[in-house]
Amino acid sequence: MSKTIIISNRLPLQLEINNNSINSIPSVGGLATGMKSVHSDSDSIWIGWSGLTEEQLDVKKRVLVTSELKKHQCVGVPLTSSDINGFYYGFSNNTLWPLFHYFMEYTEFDKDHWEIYQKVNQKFADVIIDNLDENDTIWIHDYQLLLLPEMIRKKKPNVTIGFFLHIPFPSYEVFRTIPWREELLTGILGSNLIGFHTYDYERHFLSASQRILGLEINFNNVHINNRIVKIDSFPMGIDYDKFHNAATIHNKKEKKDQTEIKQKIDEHLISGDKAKLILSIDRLDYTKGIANRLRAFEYFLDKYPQFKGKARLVMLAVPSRSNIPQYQLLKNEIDQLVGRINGKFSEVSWTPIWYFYRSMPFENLIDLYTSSEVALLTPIRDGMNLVAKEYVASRVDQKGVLILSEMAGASKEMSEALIINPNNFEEIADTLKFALEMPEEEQIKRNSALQKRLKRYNVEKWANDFMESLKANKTNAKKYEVKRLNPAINQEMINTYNKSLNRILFIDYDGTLAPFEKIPEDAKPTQKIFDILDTLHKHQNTTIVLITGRDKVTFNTWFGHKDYTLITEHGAWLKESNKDWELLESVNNEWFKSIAPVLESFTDRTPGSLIEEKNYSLAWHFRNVDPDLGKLRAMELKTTIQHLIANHNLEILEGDKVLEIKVSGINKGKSACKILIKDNYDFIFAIGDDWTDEYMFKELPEKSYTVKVGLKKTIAKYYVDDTDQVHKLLKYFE
Ligand code: GDG
Repeated sequence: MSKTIIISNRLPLQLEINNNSINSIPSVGGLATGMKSVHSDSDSIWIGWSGLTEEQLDVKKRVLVTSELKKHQCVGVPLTSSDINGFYYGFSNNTLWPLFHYFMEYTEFDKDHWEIYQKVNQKFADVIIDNLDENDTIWIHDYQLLLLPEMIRKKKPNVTIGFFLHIPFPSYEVFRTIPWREELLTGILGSNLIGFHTYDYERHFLSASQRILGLEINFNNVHINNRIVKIDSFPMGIDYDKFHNAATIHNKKEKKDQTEIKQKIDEHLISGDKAKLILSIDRLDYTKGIANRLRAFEYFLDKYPQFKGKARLVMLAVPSRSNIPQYQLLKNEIDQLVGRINGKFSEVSWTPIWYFYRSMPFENLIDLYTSSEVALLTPIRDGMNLVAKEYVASRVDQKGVLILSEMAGASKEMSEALIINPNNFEEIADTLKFALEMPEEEQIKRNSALQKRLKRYNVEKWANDFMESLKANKTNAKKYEVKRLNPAINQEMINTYNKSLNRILFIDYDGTLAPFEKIPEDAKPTQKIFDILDTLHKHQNTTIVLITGRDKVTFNTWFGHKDYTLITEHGAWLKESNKDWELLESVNNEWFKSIAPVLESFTDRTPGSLIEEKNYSLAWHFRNVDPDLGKLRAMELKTTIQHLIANHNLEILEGDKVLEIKVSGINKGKSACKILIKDNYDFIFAIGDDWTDEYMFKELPEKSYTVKVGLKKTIAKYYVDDTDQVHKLLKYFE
């Protein structure tokens, strides 16, 4: 029986111990709600920290905690207070949190914290392994647990792991500053699926993986250690019905049943003509732009004094991480700003800012949402921002205007909101005025579009989409597994080989026999390669064909002294055992003079690229070019020479980080067939890593053994992971 294991730093409940009894209150946060449908599945467990340190628990209390957690299908990870300091307050919230939100000035790189972060991630991994059964699916949440996927994978290579990051993933330029960037990336890449709120975070992650770890990226797939990791965006939704229904009930309440805050709000609203409430709700965090918002509101009142005495900012700042110095400083700054602004503008019957520094019950939150004409949410950076969505969902009358920072992930999906730059006070002030004066029809038009989307893509749908994608990934991985050469297929192939009377083996060179080097000339054959080939070559009735896109001169220098069959330049030249080179295709290189200058101009402005001039083709290599620039220039080059090649009967062959221009109709498939028809072979084998080898796989007879090197799309029957495995495979024939 397989189950789902959800993992987050904190478990979705709060524990209270009084004497010898224990009480638990379920958390109401976005994550807890979002995962409810996944977790309520009877076969799911949630692993995380209970909120109580080891020091707070004696043996008796620990037993109580464990059994209380078990009732909620939860398992605790035991953490000490020093773990919490180094791992949570230290590395998670003093390194990763500020850096991932682009607050470099607050980012600390502390080796001790890093060590504790690793240690605590390992503690999580150990608890997971203890609770893991074969075929379980794991879903890990957030930046506190970046190393966990790889730690689990090390112990359980075949387990299915999903990871979701709730905060932004920063640009490569920022991420690269972390001293432990490789470890962090490798850690996350232990997953099968990695989810982000937005496409921007996704592309930043892909770029970091490519640039820092040099990994191959194929669309949104990262190739690592012979696995494919899928990277995708899943914008998190909210429990729409919960907010909408609660708001509906609140709107119907009679005065006597209303909360105190609601009664106060109503007093304000009826206090005068055009009295308006502007709402802001966040955890008190420097990323949320609370100080900027206050200054912008001050600027607004200065610029548009007609709103004095009418517009009021209701600001709820929920205490958060208050033992970190930056948060204490921020709290002081905000206290002072509120005091100063209130002092500057207050009238006997009106204070511009109502400031609450505390957390409020859900009921009050709904009151604030339903009574505020405007929500002003101006984070400097925010992974998503669920408050924006909750505000819109709670507007049962579909009125109300959302002003939202473009730096919040939510702005990508909420284009009907008024989107502002949180650093532009002028824009915020003008937008506030525009919002406060927006006609009701327009408010309804915008909100109804927003509500429709929020209702459809709610948090349950988000969780299901992620899980579906994770399962699809599992199935895909299985599909690949079917093609992977395994001992049974190897044995069957060797048996056929041994029984056959006349064998031929087509072997590609770069990326197959020899690994890629920065400079093509450096990929010389090693003694090991010669030994493997010589052993095969000595077998009776066995023809070894080295088939390459390389030029004849290089190949002749490397292999001319051996009497294997050599095919170079994709089939332009052939050298059979003990014979001279012969031109297989009648080709010329007259066209070089019109194409070469174009390639040179691209090489000049693309650092790291180089031209390889072969007898009958020109290759433009971009393996050492910045990966994005390389792709871009290759596309540009293709477009530029498209019309030139048409005049010369040429074609462009796209290899691995190389574009090759050559006379059309010459390819490895055609040349392999020319060899094949010369004799009657009853064992045909072909192996290659590149797109150009696909011609060969396609043209060879059905009964052939075709093998692709690396997990790329292929029509070959089987695949192996890398050149090491190619060597091992060829040695089997010995
Ligand atoms: C992280 C990312 C991402 C707030 N005050 C009270 C209260 N809340 C609830 C809100 C909302 C939640 O807390 C806050 O969620 P946010 O998304 O706005 O922000 P973070 O806490 O920073 O969350 C963020 C999120 O993860 C999800 O992936 O969107 O970008 O930073 O649900 O309603 N709830 C109650 N009383 C309060 O006083 N009951």
